[in-house]
Amino acid sequence: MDKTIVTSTAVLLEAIYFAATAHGSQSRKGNGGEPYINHLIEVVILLSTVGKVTDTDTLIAAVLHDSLEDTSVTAADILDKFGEQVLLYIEALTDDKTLSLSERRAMQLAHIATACQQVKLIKLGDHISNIGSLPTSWDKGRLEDYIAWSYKVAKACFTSSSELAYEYEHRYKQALYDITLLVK
Ligand SMILES: [Mn+2]
Repeated sequence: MDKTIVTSTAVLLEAIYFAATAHGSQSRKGNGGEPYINHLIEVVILLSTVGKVTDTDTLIAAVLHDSLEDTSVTAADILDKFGEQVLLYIEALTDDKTLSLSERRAMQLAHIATACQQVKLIKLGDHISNIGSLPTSWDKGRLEDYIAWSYKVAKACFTSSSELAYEYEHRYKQALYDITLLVK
């Protein structure tokens, strides 16, 4: 096998192991509370198989996209292990947790409009994964609110990949249908 493929696979596995350790016992709010690492692996699979992304730094940043926001991992850790480019992508995908939810959502929308294509690819993969695994504990109103905001963010990323955009639209329609079946 091509040595480059072996090397990029090894570093990607290293990133997955790093993220799995950092996220520890965190679980998802949807999909039966599956381990959080499944979300990160799903985003990488979406980027790779649907989006045909082959750039290693983009795929590594996809694995680590929630690590600054949701774990004790620092920017210095990422810089040291995975380099500056990966860190820059992750920083562009990290919310300021000192802000309120509505402020964070507004900031995400503002930032994504001017983000680079790689950041848009990861953000779109993130939203495809999230809209396909909505929290079962949320009521209809909260779900409708999230889905409407998610669509705005995803739409701003559609130019990065028509294949991922199509996959998002598919899951978005499914999510809208699913909530019509909810009583409250
Ligand atoms: Mn995420």
